[in-house]
Amino acid sequence: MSVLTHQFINAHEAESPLDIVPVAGRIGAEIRGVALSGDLDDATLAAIRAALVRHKVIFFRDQTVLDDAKQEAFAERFGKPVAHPTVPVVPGSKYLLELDSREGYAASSWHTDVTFVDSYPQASILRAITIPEAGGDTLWANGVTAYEELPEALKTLVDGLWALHTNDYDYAGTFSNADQARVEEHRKVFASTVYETEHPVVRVHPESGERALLVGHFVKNFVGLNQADSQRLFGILQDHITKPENTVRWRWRAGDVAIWDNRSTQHRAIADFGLQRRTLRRATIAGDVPVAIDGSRSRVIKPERQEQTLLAAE
Ligand SMILES: O=C(O)CCC(=O)C(=O)O
Ligand SMILES: [Fe+2]
Repeated sequence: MSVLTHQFINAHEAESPLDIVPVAGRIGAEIRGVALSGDLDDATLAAIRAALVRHKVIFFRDQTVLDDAKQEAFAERFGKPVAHPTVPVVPGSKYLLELDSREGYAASSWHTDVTFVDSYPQASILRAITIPEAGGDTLWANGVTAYEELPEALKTLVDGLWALHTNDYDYAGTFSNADQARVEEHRKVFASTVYETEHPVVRVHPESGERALLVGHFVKNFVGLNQADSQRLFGILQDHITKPENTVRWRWRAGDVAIWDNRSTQHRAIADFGLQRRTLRRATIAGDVPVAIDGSRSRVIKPERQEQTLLAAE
């Protein structure tokens, strides 16, 4: 058995000027008393960034003054927003992706956003617009504690392992509220350009230096393993990452904003809200190319010039 090295990993950092209330034992914190906007001062922004790296996902209640433009202004203040590489933006917005239950879009299988490209987003900023009376919570999982807790034999296995990520994957579990025709529609748009990238299974976080498991539903196979072995190993790793002790669950209210560190977490929606309407809008912030423990970097497989496609989508 291995033991977590951080004893109080999700405790409030006493040095932070923010009012931070940890939510679950290993991941997630609510930040109170901050109004997100494009005009945030440097000190507050730096404290938010630090809280994000530490707690992995941070929540802000009652940000109801945010509309699309103000969400985008905050995203621009936070970093460099990038549109989704294949899904069209919300009309009238520059970068926003909509998750609308009417489109059957409940991302209800575990993933890290956009890992089929090499420099996938460092953070996602999700704003709740319409939330069901009950249901439709979101779960996040901590990839760092998942790695730390692995038995030594599995750590040794994954430390040098790589995985092929693609957007041309099995969509059935992703859009679980949708009928077959809708799923097929989404698959066509989502995989209109097929991306493939090899990432290390253990990513060294560029800011904290922590090691995080990088897996999730865009993984097609592990490099050097056949499909059958890949599937079994995928299941083992995902089970470690997503076990309840590693997760936080957020009960949304309209106007809430969640920001997650997309370099150290996975997330999924819970599609338990039937035909009720659920709408959220997401901005993503450009990230850097993952680095493995041995210092090597993720490798683009398809298309050959990914950066060009990403730039064109901005
Ligand atoms: O709808 C949700 O709860 C999660 C959506 C999601 O995967 C995302 O915004 O990246
Ligand atoms: Fe997502």
